Amino acid sequence: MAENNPVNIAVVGATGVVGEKIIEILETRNFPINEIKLLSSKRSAGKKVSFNSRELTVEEARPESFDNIDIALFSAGGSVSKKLAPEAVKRGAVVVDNTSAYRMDENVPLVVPEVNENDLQSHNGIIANPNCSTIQMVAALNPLQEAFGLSRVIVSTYQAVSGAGNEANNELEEQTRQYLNNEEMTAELLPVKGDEKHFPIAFNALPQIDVFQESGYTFEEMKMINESKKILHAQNLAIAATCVRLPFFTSHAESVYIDVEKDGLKVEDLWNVLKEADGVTLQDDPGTQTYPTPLDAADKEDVFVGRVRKDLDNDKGFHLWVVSDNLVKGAALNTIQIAERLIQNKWL
Ligand code: NAP
Ligand code: 3JN
Repeated sequence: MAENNPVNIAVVGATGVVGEKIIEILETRNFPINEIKLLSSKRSAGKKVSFNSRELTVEEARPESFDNIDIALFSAGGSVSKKLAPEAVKRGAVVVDNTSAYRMDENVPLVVPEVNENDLQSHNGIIANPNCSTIQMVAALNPLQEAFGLSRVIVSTYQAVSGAGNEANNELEEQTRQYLNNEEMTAELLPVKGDEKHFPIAFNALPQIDVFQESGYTFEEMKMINESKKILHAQNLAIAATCVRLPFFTSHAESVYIDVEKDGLKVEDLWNVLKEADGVTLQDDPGTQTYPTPLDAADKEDVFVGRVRKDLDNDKGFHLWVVSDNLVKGAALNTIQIAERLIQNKWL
């Protein structure tokens, strides 16, 4: 990142899957940090974490934790954000919130920098980071919308277990071990911790991510629908989603069907746009079996797109396969890129 005055930063949820990735990326990107504070619940307070060869002690997050903080990156769940983000703002910090707590609030910009960086200018202290499945989809769709217009999107996701946090990763590991040892699998967490029933995720596919809404869609599906419309500034875009959890640790994959507005397009027209798109890498050559996979995308920054095909029955229909690391671009990296753009543009 270009030279900028270093800032005081707080990471809330620093001991979680997302928080740990935020710390790792802050280190590798040379983010301009003066002081950094790592915050968690009382449970992890006192834990030691290394940062740029220094040993830091995790502290319990409290309202006073945000005194003298310039930017606070929240990933500790919606209820923590609801309680503590206003406290951080009251003390002069700008909050980038990784939860769904404020995403649909009309006074809160919901931002993927490659798509709608300018929305950051209207912030009132809180900026929301979108859901991981939304981020990678809109990164791929925005250039296509700008070039050709979009009228409909139908997406089915294949989501990694790490999206559900540390405990879910442990559950997949344990169930895999149990299954391979011919033991009964114990399922206590997925699909949703607080729900009545739990199903094994190992060697399985669960068509439920987050709780069901009255409409029959899950909350994860509604997040994708509502957040995408807000980020793309496309309230009239028709979007449907089916979100599915699969037994791998990292990267979400999505099969995306789109109807474009322009007539007579060829696959090459979409390739040409995607090749130039910021933050997108095209990996598409059936002749050499070139396409993105979750394992290949893990730990990488970009959103990878492949399998671009024209629908066989609809001249305006196309199919895409979109893959990205759910903890990198889907969460930690996008959060940090938002903070970087705030600093670079002097929009803090
Ligand atoms: P996780 O691995 O379970 O970690 C949760 C973190 O929150 C831990 O650091 C935990 O601290 C902390 N925490 C819990 N209760 C707290 C409290 N009362 N006060 C302060 N800190 C508290 O979960 P995760 O996967 O990292 O996800 C964390 C949150 O990030 C999710 O709830 C979600 O809102 C958001 N998220 C967003 C995306 C996205 O799509 N952009 C993806 C995944 C997650 P302890 O160690 O003390 O328990
Ligand atoms: O399940 C996934 O793959 C992504 C999960 C994201 C998540 C998990 C718990 C709570 C979110 C989110 O970011 O939408 C939330 C939430 O804040 O609602």
